Amino acid sequence: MKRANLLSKKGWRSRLATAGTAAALVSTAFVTGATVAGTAPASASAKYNIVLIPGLTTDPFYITMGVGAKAEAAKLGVNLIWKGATTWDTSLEVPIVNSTLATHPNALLIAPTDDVALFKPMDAYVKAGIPVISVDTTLLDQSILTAAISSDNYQGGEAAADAIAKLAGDKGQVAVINVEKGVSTTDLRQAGFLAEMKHYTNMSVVATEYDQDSPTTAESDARALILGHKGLVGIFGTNLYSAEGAAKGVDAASMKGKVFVAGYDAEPAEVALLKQGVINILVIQNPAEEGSLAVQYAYDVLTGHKSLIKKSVLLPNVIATTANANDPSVSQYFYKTSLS
Ligand code: T6T
Repeated sequence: MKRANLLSKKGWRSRLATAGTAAALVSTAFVTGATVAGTAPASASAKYNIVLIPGLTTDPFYITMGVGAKAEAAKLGVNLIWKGATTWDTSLEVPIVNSTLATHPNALLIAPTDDVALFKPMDAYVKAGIPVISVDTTLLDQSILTAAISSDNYQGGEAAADAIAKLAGDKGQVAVINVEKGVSTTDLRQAGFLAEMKHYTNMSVVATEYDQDSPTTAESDARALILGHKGLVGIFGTNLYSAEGAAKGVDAASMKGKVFVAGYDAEPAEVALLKQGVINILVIQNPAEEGSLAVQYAYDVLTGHKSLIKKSVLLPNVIATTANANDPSVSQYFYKTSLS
């Protein structure tokens, strides 16, 4: 069955409200209809309220997701409410999820910062009859989800391993700098990397570190790894901040071209490091498509077209290198840094 085209272009109003501790919570409503968050559609003309809670609101990956979701919301004439913490922190995300339930949105799109701790807060929506779709990260137990949309994280980890092995001539020591355990995406990237590294028998993994999503911690981890392992030839930074920090550590130790860096994502600082050859490969995701598809799926379930939804979607990765970084077919996927 083809999706009904319900295009209805209305003026955009955006309202910014910051609540609680100024640094903790951001909430923006992109309104295309008569009603805003807190009420179910009063009539056929009223619009659905769809909430998108990213892992954090300041991360270019999620900002790019927000741009895609916003465009799809405008196309479908639904209200999108962008709401979340400014740092990657489960103890901040849980109360935001809980308090947002009281506004009775029509659907929840969310990137859970922990694959277990967010189960109960998300399940409360399902118990209230509100469909929940995970975007990017997901839950260990996905049984309550209408859909889970992400990128092929395991394959991304494999690609990083192959790239480092090729650059290092299939010999030497490598290390992983990850975010924290329990983050479904980066755990899969690490798993793909470690499994693929097993194919390179002249190479060994000497360490896996966790930086709590801090580039400064990742940088000091990288410097310590270089000092501690004379045979180190490669570091895999499993996300934006881990890769940026790892690269800065390699650069500070003047090991560019000796310790190869494979990273994830494509925000401006990383892209600059890639063009300088400090980062050698970036596995780039398509967060705009993840956001747009999630809004589309929410609309499908709310308008009774559940059969159009795939329960699990893994979007392909794009591989950027120092050599192809200026190629428009690659640079079109570089991340945005603003929602507007
Ligand atoms: O790599 C992305 C995202 O896919 C991951 O789940 C968390 O980190 C990022 O947001 C980048 O910072």
